[in-house]
Formats: sequence, C-alpha cells, structure tokens
Amino acid sequence: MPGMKADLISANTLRSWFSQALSDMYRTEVPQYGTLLTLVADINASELADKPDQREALERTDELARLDLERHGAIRLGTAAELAMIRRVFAVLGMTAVGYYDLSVAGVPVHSTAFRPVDDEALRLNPFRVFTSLLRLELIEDAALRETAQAILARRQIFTPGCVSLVEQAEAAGGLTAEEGRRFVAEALETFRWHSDATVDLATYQQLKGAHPLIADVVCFKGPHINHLTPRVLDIDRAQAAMGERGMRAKASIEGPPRRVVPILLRQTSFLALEEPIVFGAGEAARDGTHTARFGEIEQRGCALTPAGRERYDTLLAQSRAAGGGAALAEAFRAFPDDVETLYRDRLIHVRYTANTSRLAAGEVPPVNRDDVDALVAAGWLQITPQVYEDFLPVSAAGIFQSNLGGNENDAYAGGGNRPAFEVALGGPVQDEFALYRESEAASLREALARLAGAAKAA
Ligand code: OOG
Ligand code: NI
Repeated sequence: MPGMKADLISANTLRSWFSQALSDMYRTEVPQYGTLLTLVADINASELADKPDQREALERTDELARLDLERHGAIRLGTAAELAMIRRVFAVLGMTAVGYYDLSVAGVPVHSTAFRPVDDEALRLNPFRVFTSLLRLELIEDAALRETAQAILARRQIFTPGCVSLVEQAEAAGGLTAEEGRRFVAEALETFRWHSDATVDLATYQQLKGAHPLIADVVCFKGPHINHLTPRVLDIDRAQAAMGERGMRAKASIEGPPRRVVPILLRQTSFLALEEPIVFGAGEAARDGTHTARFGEIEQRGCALTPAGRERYDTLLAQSRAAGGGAALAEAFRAFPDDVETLYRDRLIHVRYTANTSRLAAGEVPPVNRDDVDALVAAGWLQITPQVYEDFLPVSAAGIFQSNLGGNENDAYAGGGNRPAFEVALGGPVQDEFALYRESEAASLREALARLAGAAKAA
C-alpha cells in the first residue's frame, strides 16, 4: 500500500535500545557510575549464589533476565514547551506520564511525573522510566531574576532537528523502522548529554544558584543532562555499606520504608553528586568554575500498596520522621504487617491472581460457587502474587534532590502543588498510578476466574 511502512519495530525494542545507549553514555561521562554498576553486579551475583530460593523466585517471575537493566533515570526541564515535546519523544519509546509529584512541599521548586511503560508485558520486557521534573519559575520570588531565567530558557532548543522530525515520522506512521529507530535513539540521546560549557556567565550562574541550586542546574545549560541512572540491587543495605569501600561517598541514609521480610514500595540510596568543571561565559569573559548535579543511585522495589496501604505508609513515615528517623523508622513500621497473607487480607497490597494450574492439570474440579474470591484464595484455587511498585515516592524524591543539591531542607514553598498547570504544560492528563494497579489486579482476576470457569464447565 502506498505510504504504508513495512516492518515497524516495537516501542519496547526502541526503549531497550535507548536505555542501553543512555547507560553507555552515562558510564563514559561519569566513571564513578561504572564503579557503582560493578558493585551492584557483584552484590547481585553473590545474593543469587547464596540464596537459591531468591534465584528461583526471580526466574519464575521472569525477573532474572532483566535484573541487570537500569530501572530509571531523571531529568529536569525548564519550560512547558520542553515538557510537551519530551512527552512525544517518550511516547515513541512506549512511555506515558504516570503520577503527579509536588516537590514544593519539600522546598524544591519543581513538580514532576514519571514517564514509564504501563502494560504488564511492556514492564516485563523493559521497565525503564524517567522521573521528569519541570521547573516552577513562578516560585522564584525575585521578579527580575525570574525574568532573566525565563529569557535564558526561551533561547535554548534542547531537541535536535533530527529528533523532532523522527518524532513526527513516528507519529504519522505509527512507529519507526529499525533504521529510523537507530537514528532516533542517537538523536534523542543528544538531549540527555552533559555540556561542560554553561550558556551563562559566572555571575548569572551564581545569582540563580543563590535562589536555589536547582534553578541554576535547569537554566544555565544547553540541555537537561541526565542527572542519574539507577540500577536494581537485590540487597540495598549491603550496597549502602559497601559504597565507601569502593571510593564512593554514600548519601547518609536509605530513603523509603525500612528493611522488611516482604519489601514494600521503593527503597533508594545514591552516591553523592560530583563537583564537575564548567566553563562559564565565552571568549575574554570565560571563567572556570564548577557545577554539582550528577550522581548514581540504586533502588530496590517491593509490593505496590493500595490507597489504604499507602495511607498507612505515609502516616508511619511521618511518625518516624517526627521521632528523628533512624531507628524510629523500623520501630514505627512494626505496625505494618510483614507477611503476604495479612497484607492481602487487610487489602494493603495490590496482587495479581492466577488460577492454580497444577490442580487443574491434576484433574481437580473447581467449586461450582466461585463468587467469593477470598474463599477461592483460601482454598488454594486462586493464587496471589504481589504486584511490584513501578512508581516513585515524593518524600524519597525530595530526599534525593536535597542530598544532591544541598537545598534548603523543609523550607516549603507556599501554595503547594499545581497539577492543572503541569497537565496544561504536558498537553494532557497524567495517569493515576493507583488506577493502573487496580486495573491490572482486576484483569488478572477476570482471566483467572475464566480459567476456573472453563475447567468447571469441561468437567
Ligand atoms: C530526581 C529525584 C527523584 C527518585 O528516584 O526519586 C528521583 C532528580 O534529582 O532530578 O529520581
Ligand atoms: Ni532516582
């Protein structure tokens, strides 16, 4: 057919290519990130060797093959137009905006979303996501400085012409061929590259940094350099302890819930951002200086919580922080059940249901009355597996921002979040993370019940 492109490759493949290219670039740019990857690989290998049960569980859930893939990265954008365009770039990679994160409450002048794959199959193939923040210039109090920042940002173009035209091509054709995809990955990568020459002179940089270090990071450069990448580690406490031995300065504490038998949500830590040489200004006026933005992070993910579970998490976290953190965290979370049966019974976690296929294969006949899901679970006809949390935590994100920028902690900006403004800038609504887990759970239940119904009817 005229105009019809044959052999479009899947967004999942493009996302894998892109995350690999980004990882290679970042490792070259930030050697200490390579050291972190080696540490993570060593710990994961030793965990798998020492704990055959864990290895078996990872194999069963298809996790082993994707263990070494990076789980996320982060960028910070300056304008609504940049956010709208990055949305189209990520769409080509099969990534959609999920969640709204208001960081102003923690004294960070941005709001954010996570671009990520949403369907189960895409997440299984490659869960790579990008925590994407948009600077909130309206939170800068000094009107003159605000205008300076706005003018500087208005002059930059963070996407190459090749990237823009391939996005248009993908939108028109419903995807890219392999050859176009290779070019697209190379072009899109340029947006994430580091620039050791600032677009402003040293005095302007210092002025913006004085308002907030994050403002200088967003405004003074040609593009939104990727500021960290995050592999998955099987034992984050061990990694935290081992960072120093390998010459990395670890962040003071791990963000998120304490260590548990059944991990929940997300635990994260990082090596602290490096001070890197930058040239400010051009020609005669050029001055050497430094900028601190880039770090390496590790994460360990656990069960997705229901809204009720999340409420309990937020309450316990706030309690332990009020009590000074540290040991108070483990103490506070003793009130949070730590076995899958109770977590499920109390509806604190989201699960996936599967029909018990070994019983079906053995010729057992499911009960006639299958309306009571809990009874089917109790009787072993339905099996449950906790869903993995695929999103982020605003309190943790604020902790990561602060430890890497030296921002003024807990100095909240007045006025709170502005989700409507964020969605206008984005050019559409962000998806509700809780709805995604709920729908995934419901779909798995429908499928599992259909399996049981089929077996009951055949008997
Ligand atoms: C993003 C910090 C948030 C996380 O893992 O919570 C984040 C940033 O520093 O730009 O990546
Ligand atoms: Ni992160």
